Formats: sequence, C-alpha cells, structure tokens
Amino acid sequence: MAGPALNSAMLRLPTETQLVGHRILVYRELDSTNNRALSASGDGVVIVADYQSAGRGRHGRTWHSAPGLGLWFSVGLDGPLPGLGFAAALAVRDALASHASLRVKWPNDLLLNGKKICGILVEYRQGRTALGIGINLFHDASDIPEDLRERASSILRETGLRLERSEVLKDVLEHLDRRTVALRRGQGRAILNEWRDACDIIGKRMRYQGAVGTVRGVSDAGALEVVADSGQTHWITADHTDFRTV
Ligand code: BT5
Repeated sequence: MAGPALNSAMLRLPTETQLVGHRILVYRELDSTNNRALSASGDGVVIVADYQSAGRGRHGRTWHSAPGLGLWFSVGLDGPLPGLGFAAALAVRDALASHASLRVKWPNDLLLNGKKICGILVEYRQGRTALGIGINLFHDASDIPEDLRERASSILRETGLRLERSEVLKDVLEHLDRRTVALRRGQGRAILNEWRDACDIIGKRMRYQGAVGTVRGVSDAGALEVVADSGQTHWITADHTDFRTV
C-alpha cells in the first residue's frame, strides 16, 4: 500500500538548511528528477516526484520508482562537486539511523538486512550537477519486480515502520546540507575517509573480470585497488559492472 500522496507539507521543507532545499519543487510525475535538476536553475534546488516514468540508475539501468512507494528526488547544484556521492551515502545513512541501520555498499548503494533500499546517482552536465536519491519506503514484496525481490526491499518490509515521507525528506535534506556545505568548504578528505570506513570493503574477496582477488585499498576517487591471487594489482572503478564480493 502506498503512503499518503505528496502534499503541501513537502513545500515547507526543510527548515534550517544553508544550501540544500532552500527551494523545493514537488511534481506528481516526471521522467526523472535528475533531468529536472539538471535543467532547473538554483544552487541547492530540490526536485521531488511522486512517480518517475523513466527513473534511472548508472549505465542506463532502470530505477523502479512506483507512485507513492518511496522518495524519488534530486538536488541540483551549480558546478561539479567531487565526493558528492560519498557525502550523500553518509547523509542518507545518518538521516535514517534512528529507524534503521543502513549499510553503505561500495560504490553507491545503501542496504538494509543485505537488501538494497537506496540508490544514488550523481550526474554532471554543462556546469550543473544532479544528485539523485531513491529511497524505498513502503514496498511490500509484491510491489518489487520479481527479478529484484531477493536483492531489493523497503524500510516498511524490513522494519515494519511506515515512515512519514515529508519527515524522511526533511531529515535527509538536513544531513545532505551539512555534508554538502562541508564538501564545498574543502572537507572532502574527511568525508572520503568516513565513507571508506563505512564501506568496510578493505580485505574483502572479489571476483571480477575472470579473476579473484583481495581489496587492498580505496583511492581518493573511490576506485578499489584489488590484488589478484595471481599477484597482479588492478583498479576497479564504479563503472565496472562485472564484479562482486565472494
Ligand atoms: C542506482 O543505480 O542505484 C542509482 C539509483 C538512483 C535513483 C534516483 S531516484 C531520483 C533520481 N532520478 C533518477 O532518475 N535517478 C535518481 P545502479 O547502481 O546502477 O543500480 C540500478 C539497479 O538497482 C537496477 O539495475 C536494479 O537491479 C536495481 N534497482 C532498480 N530499482 C530499484 C529499486 N527501486 N530498489 C532497489 N533496487 C533497484
């Protein structure tokens, strides 16, 4: 069952931010909130949609954005902001911490009980950045496409909690604001280190490109340094699609 429709409470959010969410535009339907955030003007503008007809992930993958079942939103920012994806993962984790213990999974997922609850997509085009965040809130098993049921879930399904969408949005925007302002002030290193710890991937065994190896480190850009059992060192970036932990 869906939560309440997006309502005017969303337009009054959030209360105390410096940058993110000074203006919030709420739509019943968009193709993708990232598209709107890229074309809109305003540094820190937030675009929310009840439903996305063409929600996307990385590499042109689909992000399922059923009406009313989650929070599908983007923040539009002027200029590039390295480290934004790391900052966003920490912000969502922290914003939901009093309800659920989300785990950051390299490179850009948040998991609850091992299942994907949130996806993050940062895109940059012509001087504009869109930070897109999808959080599954109210899905029952039957709301999740069959091929994803083993790997994806919602806060409701995992915790029994039916959270208020406007409250979750407010909390996430406040955490995002704090992290984004810190990034702009040059605190990217501290955020990267916190994200690196949160990923907890160093020392993990990976299977990739026909090889098996152990993760030795994470670069400043978020790439994994993996030492293959053959002794060779490889760098695995978030663009690689054929890797998994073993
Ligand atoms: C992501 O990509 O996880 C980034 C998703 C970002 C979505 C937000 S919603 C607001 C904004 N507007 C957009 O158009 N996008 C952003 P990736 O790591 O490539 O993962 C995509 C994969 O996650 C898919 O191929 C599916 O396997 C899985 N997936 C799709 N929809 C899902 C959902 N609702 N919950 C969990 N997993 C999902």
